Amino acid sequence: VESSIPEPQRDAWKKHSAQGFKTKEEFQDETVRHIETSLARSLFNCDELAAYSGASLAFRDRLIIEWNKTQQRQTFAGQKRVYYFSLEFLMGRALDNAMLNVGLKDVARDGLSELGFRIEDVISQEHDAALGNGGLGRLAACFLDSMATMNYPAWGYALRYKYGIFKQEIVDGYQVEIPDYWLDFNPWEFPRHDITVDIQFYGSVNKHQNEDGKTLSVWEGGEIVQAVAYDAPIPGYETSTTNNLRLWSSKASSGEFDFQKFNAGEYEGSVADQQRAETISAVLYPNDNLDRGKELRLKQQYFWCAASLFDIVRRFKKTKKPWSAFPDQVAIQLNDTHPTLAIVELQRILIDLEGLEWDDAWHIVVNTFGYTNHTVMPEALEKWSVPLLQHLLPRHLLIIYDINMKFLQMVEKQFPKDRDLLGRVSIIEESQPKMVRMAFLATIGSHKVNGVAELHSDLVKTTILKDFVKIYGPDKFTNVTNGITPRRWLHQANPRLSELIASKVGSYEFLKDLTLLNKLEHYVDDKDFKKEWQDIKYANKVRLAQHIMNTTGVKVNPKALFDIQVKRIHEYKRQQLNILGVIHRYLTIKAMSAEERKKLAPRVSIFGGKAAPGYWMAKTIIHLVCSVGEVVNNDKDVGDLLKVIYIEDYNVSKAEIITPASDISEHISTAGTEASGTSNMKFVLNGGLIIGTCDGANIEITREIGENNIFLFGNLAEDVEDLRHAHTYGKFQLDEDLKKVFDAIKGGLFGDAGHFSALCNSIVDHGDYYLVSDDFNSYVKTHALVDEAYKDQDEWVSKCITSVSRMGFFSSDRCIQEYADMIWNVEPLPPKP
Ligand code: C3B
Repeated sequence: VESSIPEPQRDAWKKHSAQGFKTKEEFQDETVRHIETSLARSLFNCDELAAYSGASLAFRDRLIIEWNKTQQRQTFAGQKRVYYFSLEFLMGRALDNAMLNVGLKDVARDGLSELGFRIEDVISQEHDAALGNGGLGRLAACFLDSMATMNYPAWGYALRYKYGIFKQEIVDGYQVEIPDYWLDFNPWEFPRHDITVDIQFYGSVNKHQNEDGKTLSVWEGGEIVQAVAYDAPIPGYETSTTNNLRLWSSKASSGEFDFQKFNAGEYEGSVADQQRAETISAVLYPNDNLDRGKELRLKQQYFWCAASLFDIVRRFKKTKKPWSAFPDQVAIQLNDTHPTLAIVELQRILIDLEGLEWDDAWHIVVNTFGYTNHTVMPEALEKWSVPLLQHLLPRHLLIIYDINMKFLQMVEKQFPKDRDLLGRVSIIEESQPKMVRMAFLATIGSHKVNGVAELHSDLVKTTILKDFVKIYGPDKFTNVTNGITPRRWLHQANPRLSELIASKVGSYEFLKDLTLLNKLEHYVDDKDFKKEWQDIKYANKVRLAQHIMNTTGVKVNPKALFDIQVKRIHEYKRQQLNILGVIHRYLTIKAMSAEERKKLAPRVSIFGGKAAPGYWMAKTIIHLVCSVGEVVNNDKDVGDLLKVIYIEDYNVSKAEIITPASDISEHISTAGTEASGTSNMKFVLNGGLIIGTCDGANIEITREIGENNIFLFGNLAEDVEDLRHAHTYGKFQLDEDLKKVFDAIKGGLFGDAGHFSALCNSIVDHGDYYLVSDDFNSYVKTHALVDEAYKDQDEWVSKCITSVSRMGFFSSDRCIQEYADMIWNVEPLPPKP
């Protein structure tokens, strides 16, 4: 390996190599130095933000030193690396995580305290890195944490959006979106102005002959946009392995920036070109589980895939290995279909630029990629119009046609005369305009396809990819049930519970092997332990109650049962079922005698989550929740028996406060719609029980923790089709209780009924696609069981402890192990002791 420093000078260099702090004094030295020099502040103008910035720069230095060593080690070792391609990484805050992962949070706490700062206040200065919408983006972030912790040589590749997911404000009961400009000061990223890639768009494809007389397709003309790399270090827990998340930012290419125009006095025109280039990485599309087919989104996808592949290919070429070795060096995982163009781009590089034969190239491509499907809902499956692709990426469209032709020929051979089959599996949908079905392309171009929970993976195989199972056989399709990182979602979010667990199971080793939680089961009947457990839950509820007070002005009783549903707002997730249930509860309380009311367990119903800005029905649901809260929270008659709260701007750092404070949380999607869910795992791991449908990972959670420890209700996935059919043919009777709820809404109890008519009609008159009315009765009855169970606190706490002790399976470390063994075929590379 080349080194720029000549041998004789290396000792001098090494003598001055940065070490990174270890002690409290060194931490303070570094922090103060950064505040005074990097930030140009002083003793007299250092606020909490400056303290955060200084401490972060001190930690960043440490991480970067380990990052450098890790990258060197991985390059020298020359073994296979994993590249996780995801348009979203919902990282949240970095400082707390860095402190815990490198094991220096106590050092930092003492050090900051002596300098006059409380560590919690310093940590909370950080702006969340919110480059994601919801579950898919947060999963990618958990995977990065696990890959680093388990010492896998792994990189994430994504876009450096200038604006992450919007900030949500609730104004007069309506969602308002505020742009999330998060880059003002971000100490966690390193610009790499030396690492750039030129990305081509538009233009045309022309045939040329090379010296050997071979006809080549050459993509010419169009415009060039430059991708600039920004790197963020990803520290593992209790290991020096520090992996890389590389984010691409777009700018006008220096070659392209139109100096002609500039010189001709068209200054404004040339600036406009520049801005147009920067638009590509400007903003994260705020849709969760919805495909909109916008040109700029396609540009984002190609820009990111092309830059990342160029980077990977450049790295591979340095090894001087033959192309056939590419899949032994590189595993690329596609997080949903968003990066599917990477398949086409790699094929293009190999055949057009590197001169490989089609079949050799395709073999390399298929062995390189794996595809993870995250949804079977039709409105979320990506399709791109052929005319749009033709315009933006003409060469790629031709390659897609060739991939399709060869695939269909193969199918034709295997199933002669089945014309229907050919039409069904064709990558090209014969619609007006024609569309490219990205899930099919991703399936054909990958060696493994996986779903994210058992039920979901089965649905993938029996619905959207059924024909492909017939064609490829079942082995190409597999399941990797999702998981979460216990470092952030237990240790960081709930330090007291983590400490209590450690004191019982003997050490913090469970944070690296979550199955060790099973040792807790011995303490299910231990009085002192249970008391401590309850105290911690109570303290977490007090903390959330404080947050609610500060942000909404509503006082909630921390002794009440906290019932929480926080996630993106979506009809399939059925926040409408929850709020209709709350209204039913309110009407029931109003109709009760004082005596009856005394027997009731007080409740706080807490909602949170963002609606996509263009998703009108989801916004209506938010409005209904807020309107119900207005009425219920101000009804003196009801008092503490019921409160309804909307927590504004739900995000990762709020989830860290909310999750540990739950008694019961809601995971109530229409069966067969929620691929997995991951917050269900977070809540149970934090000692909360859940109410849920037989959907996604709820089913496997039940298998692990036992049916006695979960409140399941509602229809099964296998019955959904028939139930929908019954609605369509008017064979459905509305539940009496639900009818009363609708009457209350229509009667104006929660303000102008007109605001809610479309929402009510979607359930009553328009087919009730999400089967709210079918599940309502069973939902309400199950909530009554929750009320009963909560009264027996002793038994309740036992259920919580038992559940936590059985959650080992849901660590994202287990997921990564499965991906590594079944799909990537990569080995860890631990640091030398
Ligand atoms: C989500 C699914 O909706 C969740 O059930 C699942 O747990 C996560 O992915 C992670 O697998 N998802 C999402 O957030 N965005 C999409 N476009 C598709 C699925």
